[in-house]
Amino acid sequence: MTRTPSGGPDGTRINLNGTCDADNQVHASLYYVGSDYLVPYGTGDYTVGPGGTWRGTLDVTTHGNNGPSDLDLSVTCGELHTYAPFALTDRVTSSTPSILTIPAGNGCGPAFAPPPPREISCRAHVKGFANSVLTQTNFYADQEYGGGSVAVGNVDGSGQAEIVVGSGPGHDPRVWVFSLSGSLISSFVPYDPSFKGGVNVAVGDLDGDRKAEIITGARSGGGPHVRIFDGSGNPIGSGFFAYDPAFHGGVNVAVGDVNGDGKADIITGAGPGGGPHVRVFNASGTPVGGGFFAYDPRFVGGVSVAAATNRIVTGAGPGGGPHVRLFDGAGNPSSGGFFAYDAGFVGGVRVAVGPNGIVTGPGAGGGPDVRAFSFAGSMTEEFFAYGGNVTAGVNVAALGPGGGSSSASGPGGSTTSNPGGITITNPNPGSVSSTPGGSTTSG
Ligand SMILES: [Ca+2]
Ligand SMILES: [Ca+2]
Ligand SMILES: [Ca+2]
Repeated sequence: MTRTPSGGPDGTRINLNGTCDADNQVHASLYYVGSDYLVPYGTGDYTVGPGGTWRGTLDVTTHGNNGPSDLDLSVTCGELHTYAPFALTDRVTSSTPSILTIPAGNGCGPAFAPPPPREISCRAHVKGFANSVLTQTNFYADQEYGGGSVAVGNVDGSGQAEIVVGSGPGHDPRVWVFSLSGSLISSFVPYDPSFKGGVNVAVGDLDGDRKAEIITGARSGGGPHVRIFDGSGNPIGSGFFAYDPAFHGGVNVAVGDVNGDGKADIITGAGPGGGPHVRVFNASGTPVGGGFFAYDPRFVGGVSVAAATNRIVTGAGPGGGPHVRLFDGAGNPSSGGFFAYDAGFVGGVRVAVGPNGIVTGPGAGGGPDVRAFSFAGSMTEEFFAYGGNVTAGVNVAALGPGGGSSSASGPGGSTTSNPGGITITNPNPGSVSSTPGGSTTSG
């Protein structure tokens, strides 16, 4: 088969010529295969003529999706043939992202055409968006399925911020550090390699040396063990348990100077199975106050957390409405909060805080609908980060202007994630011994 041209922008017409057994019909398609979705960029059916010749055209239609640089061309003539990729030339080539996303877990349905349909798993596809448009930040943290968690901050203190990704459920526990363009800088194993529940990550400068540390929390199935690492993955101390070590719902983490003393704090939220218990720790792991319940203490969906100076933002975990709330560092609510999605959606909501407000990702069961809000709760941005078959939920992070510094008191260095979609069925799952009166009802 021949085809011309071999590349071009949206709208390009590709001319195809080939031969095929006259008993067959020819089907040609141009598509993009991400690990998490498959999008047709042009399809056509062609009748085989005398001598087995056929010809046809395909018009490139990008649907405004400027992500991929190469599109796969396949032609079915009795059997499937694939050809050299078509080079798409009008993709976005620069710009610093302000919102980062990653599928939260493995929740991708079957892909659609071209035949044969295949199951496509949700791998750890990291995307960066600026003003709702996909930027050059568009890479896979790992080629295994499972999604993950994402945070951003300047872990080496120089140049741009780095992207930190925690592995998703099913993967051995791992943290990867990437440049904004997706180049792998380093990786390390924060927990026992046999633990496969996933790793939550947050990034922020705990000691004021202008290099952000990486804070990890075990996801569901692990104890609420919070650990601290430098940007190269060297552990700083042995970490601490944010809740009762026997609680295996995991722990969500965020970093920010929530009490305004100039030093960053670690904020934790209990994972699913626990009550919506938020706690604050200093860099040494010493509790700052007793913490507070962001929602009804009887709610056992867990709580997603994010932080900025003098501010803690929470998102209700699965089982409740997608209720976002705002608190000061002592746990006093600053407003009633708002619902980031339809109040009837029970998949939960994950939150991040950027310089201009709150970023939300839906929990499992929702489409990959990412939104940004002012702190007052007015929606300022909305986009679908992935194809509609990504239903595992989306974890989000936010990056400050310029993509550079992340300081102890500055925004943009904190994030969170929520191990949505996983329900712990422990008879008394929410027992939180570290806080008087903190036990929750059984699930
Ligand atoms: Ca850097
Ligand atoms: Ca530091
Ligand atoms: Ca502080």
